[in-house]
Amino acid sequence: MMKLYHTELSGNCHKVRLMLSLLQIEHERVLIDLASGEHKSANFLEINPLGQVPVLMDGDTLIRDSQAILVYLTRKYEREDWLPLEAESMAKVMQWLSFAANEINTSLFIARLHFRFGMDFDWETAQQKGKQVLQIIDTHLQDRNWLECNSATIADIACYPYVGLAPEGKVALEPYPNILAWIDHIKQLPGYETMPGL
Ligand SMILES: N[C@@H](CCC(=O)N[C@@H](CS)C(=O)NCC(=O)O)C(=O)O
Repeated sequence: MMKLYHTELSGNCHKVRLMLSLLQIEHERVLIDLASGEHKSANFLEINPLGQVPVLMDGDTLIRDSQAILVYLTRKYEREDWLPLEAESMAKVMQWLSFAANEINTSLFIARLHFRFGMDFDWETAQQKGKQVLQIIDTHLQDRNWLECNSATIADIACYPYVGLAPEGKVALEPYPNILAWIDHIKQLPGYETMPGL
């Protein structure tokens, strides 16, 4: 059975928990205690030398990085509805995975680390960039329900947690009505699973 190494309050881990739940994939969850530094222990560094969660273990296969895990799950279970294989559609979904790992991670993610976990970051810059990120998503969603392909894909799952958790970084979502509607659509997906703050 697949094993997910994760921690409860991580949006990156939540992307994977949500995908596993939406695809109804049976799996085991192993909690890693970041507060006590378990992710930097010798045992865990053998699983992920970066000392980060999430990590998915599938037999001898170890995959780190939430975006990579979303790709792995959808290809392994041949869910082309969640990750289309046609060139343009796939590239457009990948654009959002990259956006989640870069633009969202260096803005909304950082603001939340500061306000939710008390970490010392330049929160003003992070919030300012976060608002630009939200505006880009909101504008993109003005004439569609989903980020790409007229249906839910891993693009939505990759971007969703840290956008939904933006208020924990003291970035309000009210100015972005299309994002609020998109969040509602995601919450109505069969098999949807939540986490604290969403
Ligand atoms: N690119 C990775 C980032 C993973 C990541 O930043 N994980 C955080 C929890 S959300 C973590 O393990 N932080 C501990 C650390 O970096 O020391 C992904 O998308 O999964």
